[in-house]
Amino acid sequence: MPQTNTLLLNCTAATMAGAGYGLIPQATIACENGRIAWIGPARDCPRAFAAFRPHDLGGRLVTPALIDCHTHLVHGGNRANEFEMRLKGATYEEVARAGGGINSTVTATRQASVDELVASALPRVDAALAEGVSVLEIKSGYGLDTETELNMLRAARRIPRKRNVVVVTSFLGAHAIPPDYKGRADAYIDDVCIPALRAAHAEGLVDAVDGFCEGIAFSPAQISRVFDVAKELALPVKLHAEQLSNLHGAELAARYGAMSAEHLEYVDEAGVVAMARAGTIATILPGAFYTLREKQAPPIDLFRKYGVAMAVSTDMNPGSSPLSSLLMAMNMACTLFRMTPEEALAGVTVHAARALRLADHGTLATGQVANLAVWNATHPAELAYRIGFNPLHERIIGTVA
Ligand code: DI6
Ligand code: FE
Repeated sequence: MPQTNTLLLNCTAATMAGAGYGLIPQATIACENGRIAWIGPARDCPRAFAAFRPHDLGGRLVTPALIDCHTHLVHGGNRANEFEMRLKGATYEEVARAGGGINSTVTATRQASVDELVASALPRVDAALAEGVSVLEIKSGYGLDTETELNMLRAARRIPRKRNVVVVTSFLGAHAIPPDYKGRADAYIDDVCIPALRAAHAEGLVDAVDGFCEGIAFSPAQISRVFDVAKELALPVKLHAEQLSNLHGAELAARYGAMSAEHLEYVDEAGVVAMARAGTIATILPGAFYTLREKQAPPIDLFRKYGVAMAVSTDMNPGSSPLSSLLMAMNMACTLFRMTPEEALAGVTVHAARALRLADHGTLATGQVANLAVWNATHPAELAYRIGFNPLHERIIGTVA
């Protein structure tokens, strides 16, 4: 039996519970059977925990382990050539319409076996874990046929057998129109997307249903038909909305009680109000904005005004956001979008957990899962502040290894 009861001593805890960072200086944290049994100032620690194995954190900062709530990290191949094309003047949409973009990753992903998908994903998983990540959301969406959509999700489900990480899956069959359905998006939804969703769900591969609502992808009416099936299967929904234009995807997402709407550069006030009413989280993805050299930032002030909680994520994918660093995403959210370091940290902890409906993750409090990140830092603002520097000291997943 591994020792599961640990007493973490001598740290500053940013609990992310309650208002702001929820800082506890000189904190003690008791971890029992993978959960936090007690957290508070050292001087108040009940004697009952004195028998736990002590682990001195040397005065370091402790936060909830980080959560990357929007990734496409399982995929075949890469698109460095399109990076070059775009830098020579082509736009993301032009590359996509010329048969590149998402569809070029589809070709590479269809050629890969589940084992190959897992093997190529693991270095990206490891990069995330090295920055203190304990939960990864992973989408399908580069198969666009039933077999490959299922293979992507099977690969995602296998990752926790290889690494100590929680994986939450999203079915993203409505990601792009494959070449054989060009001009027949509705037929693709009926013939492929919905049957693939049903098959993936029957195999227990789907935790949520996602879509790409955009001029180069699917209309709100098409996404609605997929979401109706999600509803029938009692699966929660989320949506790539308003990334490149405003199709009112955020309102559509809110109508279905979506967990989150993502990107949102072009969302308007009515969309934000609808999200606020539905409790839909805004997932901010600065990596795609940066990579595509977009000009319009998401309306952070409107999210603040209407109390829409903001998650921050990498959107780790081979095209629009080849970003695996969640710390870098936090920095970009601050520098590009003027989020505060506190909002950025909430975005990768408490609000990312809410965006995945993982109520017992993302904060440090009694009863929560004892997944923590220990940093060579003294104040949590340091996490978003440095660029290309990884201050992680250790990841504690349930107990000290
Ligand atoms: N929006 C994105 O940012 C990714 N998918 C999506 O719907 C892009 C995926 C890619 O370019 O491969
Ligand atoms: Fe995405």
